Amino acid sequence: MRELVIVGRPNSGKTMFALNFADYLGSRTVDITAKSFDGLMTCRHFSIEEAKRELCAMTLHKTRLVQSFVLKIPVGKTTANFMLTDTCGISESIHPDETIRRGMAQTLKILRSAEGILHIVDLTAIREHNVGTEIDREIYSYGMTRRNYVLLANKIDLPVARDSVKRLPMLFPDTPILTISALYLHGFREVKNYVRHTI
Ligand SMILES: Nc1nc2c(ncn2[C@@H]2O[C@H](COP(=O)(O)OP(=O)(O)O)[C@@H](O)[C@H]2O)c(=O)[nH]1
Ligand SMILES: [Mg+2]
Repeated sequence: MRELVIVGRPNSGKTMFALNFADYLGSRTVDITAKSFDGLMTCRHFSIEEAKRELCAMTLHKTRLVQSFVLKIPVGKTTANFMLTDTCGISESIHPDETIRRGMAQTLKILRSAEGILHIVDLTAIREHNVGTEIDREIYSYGMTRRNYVLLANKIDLPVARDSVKRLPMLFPDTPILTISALYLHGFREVKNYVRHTI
């Protein structure tokens, strides 16, 4: 089964996107398998709403482990299964908390092995003179070396995002950019089309 990995800086909306995309594709529940850095696997069954309440947060680094679930997507007259993997956010600095450092290392490993990369950029984190985009530019550079890489520009529902979105083609010139709101499921049709062609 093909695996698509969601990466981005902490708080960019990776977990919100993963769960609302599952909802958009018609899943009412998800079986989330979490894998710790030492290989321990745990599985939990959630309704989408429960998972959002428990796993999405304003606090940074709510997701410390790699968490995957299987989704179905219509392809022609049949459906295809794929695995969507949500990861621990990665940032420029070396984090003081060891669990988070290990989570980031785990993210980098999965980035290499997954068939497709969905890179979520938080439009509200891009500041004047493109400050706040360093780690995103690193992820982008890596993504450019890979076949299936797309940038999802998130939080377009917020007014401050409008300016940042105009600057994206200059910052990330060689990738397809899909503008989304993970919270309100905007732009999900385009993401679905992209995923369908990738898996
Ligand atoms: N306004 C707005 N908020 C969002 C959006 N996506 C995520 N958020 C919020 O951003 C915060 C971080 O989201 P989360 O999915 O936990 O980020 P993660 O660390 O990348 O997994 C939460 O408070 C979400 O409600 C969006 O599209 N619009
Ligand atoms: Mg998360």
